[in-house]
Amino acid sequence: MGKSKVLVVGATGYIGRRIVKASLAQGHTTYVLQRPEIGLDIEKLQMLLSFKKEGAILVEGSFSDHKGLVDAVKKVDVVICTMSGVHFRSHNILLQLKLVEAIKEAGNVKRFLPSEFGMDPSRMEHALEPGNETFDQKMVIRRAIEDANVPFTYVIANCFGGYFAGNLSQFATLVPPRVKVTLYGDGNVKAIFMDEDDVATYTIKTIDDPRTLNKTLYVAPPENILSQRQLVEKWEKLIGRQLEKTSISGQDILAMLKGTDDIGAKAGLGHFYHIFYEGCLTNFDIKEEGHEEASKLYPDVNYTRMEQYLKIYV
Ligand code: NDP
Ligand code: GFR
Repeated sequence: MGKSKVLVVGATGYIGRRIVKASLAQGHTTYVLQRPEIGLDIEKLQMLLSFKKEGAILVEGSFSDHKGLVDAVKKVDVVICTMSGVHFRSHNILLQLKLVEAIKEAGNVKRFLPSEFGMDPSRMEHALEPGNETFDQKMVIRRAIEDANVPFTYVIANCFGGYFAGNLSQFATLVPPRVKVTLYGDGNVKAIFMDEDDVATYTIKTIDDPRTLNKTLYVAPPENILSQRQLVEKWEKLIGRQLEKTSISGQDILAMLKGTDDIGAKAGLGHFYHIFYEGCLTNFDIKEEGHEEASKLYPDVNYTRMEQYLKIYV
C-alpha cells in the first residue's frame, strides 16, 4: 500500500507550513486547502503558490462550504488540521467541527490529526482563564471526533522553540536576553522544547503508523527535556558569558495575569505558569498512560537539540 495522500488544512500557518514541507519531503501526495476567504492576503497566496511549486496540489475549500470540504476530504487518506489556537492571533479551533462533519460524511479518511501541537488539553482541565479556552475547545473537538468514530492521532508537541526557547522562555518577547534573564522560581522545573520542523517531521512519520492509531503521540525527546536554567546555560555557553539572573515567583506571575486586561497576555501568562511552575509537561509518565513518544517510535529522526536551535539567535 503506497503512502497516504494528505490534506493539510491551515497550511499557511506557523506549524502548518512546516507540515506541508514535511509531507512533501516524506513523499506523500500532499493537498493544501486554498480558502477563498484569504482574499487579498498576498502573503498567504504566495505561500500557497510556493507549495504548488514544491509539488503540492491546491484544492479550493472553505469552512462555510460543507460540500466543498467533503469533496476536498474525499481526495485523500489523511487530514491534518493546524488551525490557529492562540489568543493574540485569530482563535478558531472550533471551526474544526465543520471539518469533522465533512470527514464523517466523506467516510474515506483513515486518520484525522486535529489542531493540537501544544500541551495535552486532556491534562489541562484545571487551566487558568482565559488560556483554558484553547484547551476546552480542543477537548470539544476530540469529543466530536470520537463520537463520530473518526480515526485519529493527537500530537502533543510541548513547547515550540520559537515561542519558548529562542527567548529563553522570557515572556512577551521572541528574542533572547544578553545581559539579564528572569527565571521562573528556581528555574529548575523541567519543560520540553521542540524545533518546529522536527514536530512536523514526527507528525508526518506517524500518519501511517498503526501504533499511533487512536492514540496520543507525545513529542518529548529526552535531550530536549530541559529546565529553564539548563536552557539558559546552553545560551551562556554559546555567547561565552554568564547572564545576571533574577527570579519571579508563581504568585508574581498570577498577579501579572490578574493585573492585565490584554487577553493574549493573560492566556500566555497562564500557559507559562502551568509549564514553568506546575511542570505540566513533565509531571506524568507517557508510557504508563498507554501513549507513545515520538523519538522512541522514530529513532531515525535526528532531532534538533536546543544548543543547535539557539545558534541562529547569537
Ligand atoms: P496560526 O495562527 O499560524 O494559524 C494557522 C492557520 O489557521 C492559518 O494559517 C489559517 O489557515 C487558519 N485559520 C485561522 N483563522 C481562520 C479562520 N477564521 N478560518 C479558517 N482558517 C483559519 O496557527 P499556529 O500554527 O500558531 O497554531 C496551530 C496549533 O499549534 C494550535 O493548535 C496552537 O494551539 C498550537 N500552538 C502551539 C504552540 C506551542 O508552543 N506548542 C505555540 C503556538 C501554537 P490558512 O493557512 O488556510 O489561512
Ligand atoms: C506549549 O503549549 C502551548 C503553548 C499550547 O498548547 C497553546 C499555546 C501555547 C503558547 C501560546 C502560543 O502563542 O503559549 C503561550 C502562547 C505564546 C505566548 C508567548 C503568548 C504570550 C507571550 O507573551 C509569549 O511570550 C513569548
